[in-house]
Amino acid sequence: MEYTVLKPTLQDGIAVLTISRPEALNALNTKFFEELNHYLASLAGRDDVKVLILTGEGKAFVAGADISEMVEMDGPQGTAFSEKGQQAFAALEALEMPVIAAVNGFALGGGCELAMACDFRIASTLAKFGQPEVNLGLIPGYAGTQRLPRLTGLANALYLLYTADMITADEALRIGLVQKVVEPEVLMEECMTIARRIAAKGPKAVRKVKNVTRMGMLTTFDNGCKLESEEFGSLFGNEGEEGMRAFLEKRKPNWQ
Ligand code: CO8
Repeated sequence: MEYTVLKPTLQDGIAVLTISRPEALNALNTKFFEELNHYLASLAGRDDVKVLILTGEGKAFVAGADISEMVEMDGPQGTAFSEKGQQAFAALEALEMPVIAAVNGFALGGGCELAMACDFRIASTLAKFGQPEVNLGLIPGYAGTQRLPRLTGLANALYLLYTADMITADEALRIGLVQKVVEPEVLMEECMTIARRIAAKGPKAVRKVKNVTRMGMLTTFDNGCKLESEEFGSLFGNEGEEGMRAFLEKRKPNWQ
């Protein structure tokens, strides 16, 4: 597929996916979702891709779903558009490799929801976050009502959802929506450094930690613990043995 909205790159095991429709502040349209689905499918089984970084070109990460497309929709079309977006973001969340959102600017509505489907968010001081849907007489449609309270707590989420306030990166950091705030000129460098640090860890362990932690959020504590024990055990005799022997032998592990 020829990409026109997405710009994918891959270097030294770190993939960067840039959303590139700056003239519309990277607003999410049908073409974006077609390309995103294709790109995510292309990552299946790619053990060589250790980490994915998602970012936006220009002054926005993503300023929301494309309002000019949505305005023409009727109810069933709106529901279908919402479901398609939810499925795409669920596929992003379910990628085996860690996913970092490098939030360079506006992350509003569907843009904030996209950032929330990543594993964590590093923001530039220029980033702004918000769920402004009620300004448009809408509600979030890409699982924002579900992910926001899970990340920030119910009251912080409802405050943002009711008021439609646009908050700064520092405020997003305070409520747990963002994990680190850096100057704009070092945003990608910082994300690459974090990605390289993750890429140097036990590759199976990193993927399992993602799966167990995320699955644990969807099930009971006891079921999550059961899964943790199984996956803990699955690393013995292979990657875990190499990591532990390397520690005892005071050398760097040689991950296969
Ligand atoms: N959709 C379509 N076009 C957009 C969007 C958008 N979400 N945001 C910005 N643009 C366009 C503008 O229309 C403008 O285009 P043009 O140059 O042709 O007039 C261009 O991008 C630049 O934008 P501005 O001139 O407005 O730039 P400013 O710097 O003045 O303002 C803002 C930046 C504050 C970000 C402003 O653009 C804005 O408020 N944008 C809309 C933000 C918003 O409301 N986002 C939420 C959208 S709703 C949503 O995301 C719901 C998600 C769930 C959908 C479920 C499926 C049904």
